[in-house]
Amino acid sequence: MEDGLFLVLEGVEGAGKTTQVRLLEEWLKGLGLDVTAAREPGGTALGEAVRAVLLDRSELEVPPESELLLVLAARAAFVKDVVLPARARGDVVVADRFSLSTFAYQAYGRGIELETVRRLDAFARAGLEPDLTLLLDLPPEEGVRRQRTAGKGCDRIEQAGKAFHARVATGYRALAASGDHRICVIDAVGTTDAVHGLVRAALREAFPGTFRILTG
Ligand code: T5A
Repeated sequence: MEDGLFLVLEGVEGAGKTTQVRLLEEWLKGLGLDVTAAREPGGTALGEAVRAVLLDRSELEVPPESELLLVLAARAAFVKDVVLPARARGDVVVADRFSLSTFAYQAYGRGIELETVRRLDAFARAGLEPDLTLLLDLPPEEGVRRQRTAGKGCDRIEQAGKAFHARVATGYRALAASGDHRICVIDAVGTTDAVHGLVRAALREAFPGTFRILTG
């Protein structure tokens, strides 16, 4: 692939993003494509440092505005140092979260005006847009149940409470319903294999030229 592709997996806590990024990466590599997979915040040394502050330090009081700017500081490095070089090499970049998380968590969840978040985000990502965002749609309480079953501890944002996470879920649905054709909603309630099948089908439909040739 000459121009690369930038794909993003999104959704509430425990929706299955990390699992689906892994399955997608395996599938794409099996098709002979070069893949760069990374998470946000993260993917760079700066991003992982920001992640440690934002998530692991549950005792920290972080004002919403600071949280937003920290997430976007990590995004600027992620775009510059990971996504743009990988796309220039022709890789498929698969990101575990990107701008939609910031709209859902910092605007809908924390209450910062959406237009302000959009404007600052556009600056941080230097105008780069994902080619497709796959939104894994799962009720937030089911995501929490999956995380509990997995024995995963609660980070600072996960501790923000039921009402916060309900606003985040509402935000994701509102953003998906806003008519942006680059967001594709995937029903994430089924088994991991079933959800992966839906992800593949969405990619075949969105990029018929690429995936019809590769998968027959
Ligand atoms: N954040 C991030 C912001 O506030 N603003 C931003 O701009 C950005 C980029 C990141 C945090 O940062 C915040 C949002 C987040 O709070 P994270 O760890 O990347 O944190 O995100 P989480 O959603 O917390 O990640 P998780 O790993 O907990 O959830 P995933 O990745 O959605 O789910 P996954 O794949 O790890 O699966 C969870 C469990 O469910 C099982 C898995 O095996 C695992 O045990 N599972 C399934 N079980 C049944 N059926 C399925 N279909 C399943 N799929 C997975």
